[in-house]
Amino acid sequence: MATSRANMKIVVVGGAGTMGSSTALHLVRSGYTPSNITVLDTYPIPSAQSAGNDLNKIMGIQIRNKADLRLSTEARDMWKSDELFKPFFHNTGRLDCEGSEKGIANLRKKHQNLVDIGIGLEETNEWLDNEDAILAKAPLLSRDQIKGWKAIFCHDGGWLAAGKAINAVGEELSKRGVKFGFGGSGSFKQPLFADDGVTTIGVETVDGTKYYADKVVLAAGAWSPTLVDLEDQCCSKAWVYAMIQLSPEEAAEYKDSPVVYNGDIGFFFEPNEDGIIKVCDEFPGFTRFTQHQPYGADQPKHISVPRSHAKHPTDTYPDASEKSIRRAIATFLPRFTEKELFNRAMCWCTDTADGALLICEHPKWKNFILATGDSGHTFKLLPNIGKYVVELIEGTLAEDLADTWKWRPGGDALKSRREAPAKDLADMTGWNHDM
Ligand code: FSA
Repeated sequence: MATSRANMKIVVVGGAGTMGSSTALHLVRSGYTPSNITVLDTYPIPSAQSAGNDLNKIMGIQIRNKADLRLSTEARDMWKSDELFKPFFHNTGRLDCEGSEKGIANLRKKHQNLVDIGIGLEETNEWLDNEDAILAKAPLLSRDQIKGWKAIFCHDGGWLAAGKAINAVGEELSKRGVKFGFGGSGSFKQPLFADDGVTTIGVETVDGTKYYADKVVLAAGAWSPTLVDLEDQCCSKAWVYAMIQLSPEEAAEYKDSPVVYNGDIGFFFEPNEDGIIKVCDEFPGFTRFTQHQPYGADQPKHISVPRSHAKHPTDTYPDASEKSIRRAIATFLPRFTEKELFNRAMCWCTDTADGALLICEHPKWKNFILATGDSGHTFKLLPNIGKYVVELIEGTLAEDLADTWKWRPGGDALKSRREAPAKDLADMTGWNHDM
């Protein structure tokens, strides 16, 4: 007899990050017995090395493929109505703007696609054809800096108080009685197999603890390809940010500003309750290639291994990032160019070749489920992504989703959908502040 929801034991590796915590939450919401669910992570929830443990992340509707569209619209509804997630959605709107010829052409295409989908997205995604229209939505942008820009204003967009939202999921999980293992007893070492050598029966962590389970979910974000050989389907890359402090008067002025995103320059967010604005540049990410042997590879291979900011708190970002973040501030927030930057940091995501998630059973290891390949746009799916991992576990995942997220080696995850290949941190100066 198949194991029932009430009896099935599940271990979620990387359970203190975005996809892992969402999976644990949806297991609980689907009627799995909380004490049969074990969340493992190197750091307590919200994991200090999860990309999702951040001041804020962008909310928007994603239309790159049908799966993105379906999941991001469903996520929007949950951010708006689910009691657990509602407090963390700041529905300020999102302004996607471009100034270059190519950028504008792509933006037009994107808007046309939104209209063509035929589900009324044109009502919530306004085309802004000139500076006046853009300034009407974001009056604090400087007219001088946005000459010739066009934009889409997405009324469904805004920002998510990301770390706080994962923390709320964590509180819910512990209230419901989910088990946790952190530190050495939360850090993945290897899967455990039955005598047949292919059926997963649990995991061993680096301190030697063995957790036995019917299913193991690996949702370790940018660390996934370093833990298990994913045959180069995921390439982990760092993106950067820095923060500026506004005075209470300045923060009051910028309150309710939409998220402003420009594909050539970067993006910034409304100040948080402490008057802090996070600013990011936009670029193809930084890799950190080294020889490393993930479980399942028969020898060390050349892969990009994240360097945890939690383990290396004095790391900042490359000198080149300081220039591009300053350029973003000069473009979006020119009155603040003299402000001091702080909390300079890198956060790690993992790109797939086509930018779609990797959510599937491992092709050789039965009951070993992968939930990774965020490709830098998965935080917005915190409320619902775990539901689909549960469907995969139960064998009810829709065919089109399973096909989009399947095991698919052979693409170029290093390039992914980026304009240019990622530079390697070994070639960048200024970020490493090891004593
Ligand atoms: O889903 C979104 O629109 C947010 S993308 C945010 C970002 O920083 C990217 O700009 C970057 O290129 C990388 O993918 C990490 O996420």
